[in-house]
Amino acid sequence: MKQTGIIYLVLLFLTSFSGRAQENGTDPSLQAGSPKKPHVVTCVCGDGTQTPLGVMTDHIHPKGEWMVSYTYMNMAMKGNYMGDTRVSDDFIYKFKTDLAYMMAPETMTMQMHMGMVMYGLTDKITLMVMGGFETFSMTMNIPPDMVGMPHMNMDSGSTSMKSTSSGFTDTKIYGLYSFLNKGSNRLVASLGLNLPTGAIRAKGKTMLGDNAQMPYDMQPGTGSFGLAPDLTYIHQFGLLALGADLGADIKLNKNTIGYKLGNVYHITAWANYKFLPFLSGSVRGEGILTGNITGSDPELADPYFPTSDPTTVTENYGGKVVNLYAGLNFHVKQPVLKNFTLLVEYGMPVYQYLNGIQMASKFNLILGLQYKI
Ligand SMILES: [Cu+2]
Repeated sequence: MKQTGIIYLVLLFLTSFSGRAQENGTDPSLQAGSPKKPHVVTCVCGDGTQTPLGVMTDHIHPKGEWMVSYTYMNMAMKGNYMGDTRVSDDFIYKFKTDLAYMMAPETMTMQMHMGMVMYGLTDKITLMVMGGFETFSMTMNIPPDMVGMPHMNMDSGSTSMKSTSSGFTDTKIYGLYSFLNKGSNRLVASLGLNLPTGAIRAKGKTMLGDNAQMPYDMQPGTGSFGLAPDLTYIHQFGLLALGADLGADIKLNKNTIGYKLGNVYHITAWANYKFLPFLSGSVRGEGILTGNITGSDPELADPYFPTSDPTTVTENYGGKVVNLYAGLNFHVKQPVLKNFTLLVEYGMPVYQYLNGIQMASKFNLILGLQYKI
């Protein structure tokens, strides 16, 4: 319901401005359907960007230019997968005689508010800093015959339990370098440094108590220093932009609790078409490979835990996901408004192979507002 509301608001915002921009027809070269004048994008400053919101390492800024942005992300998960197969709660309760889980995750949402600042250090090098605040919410089921069991911190008579946690995320500092910006080709290489500023001791409700250490997937931070190299290439064919991005998120050390989250490798490619002077739309495919957790959190290794809650077991982390996104970028070339770009992207998984037993990803909604100074 909440998502529907957000999408409705975005559409309302888009349609309320569309009439005005069309009347003025600011830049004829940007008009859709004018094949005689191939539109060459010379600006690398993110002005009316044709890059989908989910790709953040695609551009640099001219020397001395600032950009700030706010991004809201809502990821939802529902039900469970073992490998690439959906499994039922009953399966999770019974699937191994020596490791029969007493709980089955039902739904989970992750909401993130992220702030980002970019600054053009030189005409070729841009610095970028990002950080945010994350909120997690998860519901779990137990079999009806377990209701009232000792050691189970459930509301009396209930077969489900809801937990929440929240905290600041890690901070990422990027250096972006423009290797190529000639005619219709753009190549940006970047290197991010992950600083472990995020919470890794977020507390919440678990079967062990109301203020207990939350599992790995409910912690906003990684606790590890990390490196995030990235390479983004964009080619412009008139009103059509084609892009690809390849990158990784490498964790360098075990955190102070004693574990290290898996490295993440991602590849994505997109096509964006400017079908109106103020609006472009994109489709994007994305593959993400997440490695296993090394080490473990001793608090989660409590003897009751690994045989009860799948999210406390490190084998139940990592996997492969392929997502498909649709996005809109909205930018009006008018006084005041021209400094802003509004972006939205909505994605769903088309394939997932998840290690062990894990919650299946359902959708991902990203909303962003960028402001250039
Ligand atoms: Cu920027």
